[in-house]
Amino acid sequence: MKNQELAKIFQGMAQFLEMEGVAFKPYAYNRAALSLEALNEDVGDIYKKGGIKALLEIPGIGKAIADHIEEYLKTGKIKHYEDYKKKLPLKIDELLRVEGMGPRKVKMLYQKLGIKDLKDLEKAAKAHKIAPLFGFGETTEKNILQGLEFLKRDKGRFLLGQILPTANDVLEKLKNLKEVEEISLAGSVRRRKETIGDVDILAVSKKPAKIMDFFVNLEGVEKVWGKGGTKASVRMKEGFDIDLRVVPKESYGSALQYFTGNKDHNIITRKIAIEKGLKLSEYGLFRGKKMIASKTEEDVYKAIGLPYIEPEMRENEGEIEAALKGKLPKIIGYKDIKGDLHCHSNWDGGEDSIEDMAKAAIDLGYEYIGISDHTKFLRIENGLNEKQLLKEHEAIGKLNSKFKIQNSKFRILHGCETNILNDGSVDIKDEVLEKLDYVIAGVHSSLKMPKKEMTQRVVKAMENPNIDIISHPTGRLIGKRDEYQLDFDKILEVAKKTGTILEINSSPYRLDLNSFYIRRAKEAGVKMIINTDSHQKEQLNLMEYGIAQARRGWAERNDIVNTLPVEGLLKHFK
Ligand code: DGT
Ligand code: CA
Ligand code: CA
Repeated sequence: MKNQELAKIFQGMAQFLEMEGVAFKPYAYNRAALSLEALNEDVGDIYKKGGIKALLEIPGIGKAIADHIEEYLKTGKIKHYEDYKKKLPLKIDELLRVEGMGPRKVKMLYQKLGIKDLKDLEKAAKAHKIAPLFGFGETTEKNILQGLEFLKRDKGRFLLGQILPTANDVLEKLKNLKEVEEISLAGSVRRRKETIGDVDILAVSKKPAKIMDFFVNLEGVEKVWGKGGTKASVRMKEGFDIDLRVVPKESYGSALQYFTGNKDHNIITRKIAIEKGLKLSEYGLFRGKKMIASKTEEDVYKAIGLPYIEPEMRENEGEIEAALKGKLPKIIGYKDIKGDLHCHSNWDGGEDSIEDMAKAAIDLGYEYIGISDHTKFLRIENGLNEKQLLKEHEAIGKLNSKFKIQNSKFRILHGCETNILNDGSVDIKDEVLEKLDYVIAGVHSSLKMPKKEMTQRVVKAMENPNIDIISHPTGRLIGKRDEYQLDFDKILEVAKKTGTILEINSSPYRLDLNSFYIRRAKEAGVKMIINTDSHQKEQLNLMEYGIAQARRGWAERNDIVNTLPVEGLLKHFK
């Protein structure tokens, strides 16, 4: 298929034309590129069957571009494009990744300073060669250096947990403006991806200028990368960027669908629209020139013959195929969790008392909380020994009677988080484990064992008739530490056989299991539990990150045991 190759060339053409300051044409080339990306049939076949005339039938393809396609199909090249590449031999894509760099700036820097790539750019900026150029100045040079720094650090991505609170805060402030009619997060933040490049926000308003002014002057905005009539981009002091776009009410649904992404999901939805004789873009869903069904996302999906697809599933991981077959799972909801079973108290050096943790859980509307303090092997975490665990058990019993007297159905369950030692045994005697409501076991030491040994170690723990839950099963820390070496198929097989539950740890640093493992666990029929691993009561709020990850892994309510009331939950423990 030559479609993708041609799409890429046309995108490149658009960039070159923009660099030259040509009006309108870049837009036409971009449109052609999008259209080719989404095309099901090979453009080569189309040409073979119907020649130029058939190419002109493709949406977004006019005479000039059709000629280019013909030339490419015949010669493997487009002369116009090759000439541009010779004239401007630079790494445009790379340079455009630097915040604040546009095609015109890229061209100027090449012509005046011979800057071809990021390395050249950094050298020139550091030598203060950019500031004196006409149209650049000190600020732009500083921006470029900052943009370069950002690209280097973590490849410019942030943890969802570092971003979502601020994103929601900005969203709320904008929502309160009377000029804002509708507003939503979009992009990867709305899809709740575990790491985020930048935050996208989409709003509807008849007075976009007011919103733009308000947005770029928000507290916490460190820098304004750009501000236009309906589009602005800022850097927050936390170091990440927010893009805001304002669209008219009638295209809100298609714009939200477009800007939520991801890109691959969009390419397929656009293809499906084309098959139905429609055109889907950020501007609307069109039949010919007539806009149909663009107000809400539901309308847009419905008009192209699909049910609504939850944003967390829009990754082109088979959701569209499932939707077409009517086999989209009904994924777990954010309000479906009835309690949190991985919580630490001040008994193991956590921040809050068991009672305060319980009260916080009640405030969240939970029916139960499980206290699972560390055990003795983890000395730095003040791990409890057998004697202390039994004492804690008594204390929890007393608290539970107190709830009963208050005629509350809330219940504190007592567990612990034992350590899986190198040989697969745990650091607490079975006769004590038996007395608890449930037991969690996790790997906290010797993380670098070879795969076979590590797998055997966890398998042995799962075979222990007292161990109910494996905490953070793969051990990764996002962007910091890789997973342990594990044969995950074997883990699933033994989890299923022994009825061991795998944890989805909600900590934004862990999100472990991740969405891919969650999907495999679900397919294997292995039960999971979403826990926060809270060491203080405020962390109970992290549950939404675990739920988001579960939704990204297509988990349904049935797959997650802490959606059950306490009696049902207890049945899942060995
Ligand atoms: P990020 O920011 O890297 O975490 O990921 P996203 O998904 O938020 O990506 P972003 O901010 O570049 O763009 C937001 C959405 O806009 C993206 O999810 C889909 C849509 N979008 C952006 N560029 C394209 C494109 O070239 N083609 C299509 N079909 N959609 C795009
Ligand atoms: Ca984004
Ligand atoms: Ca963006």
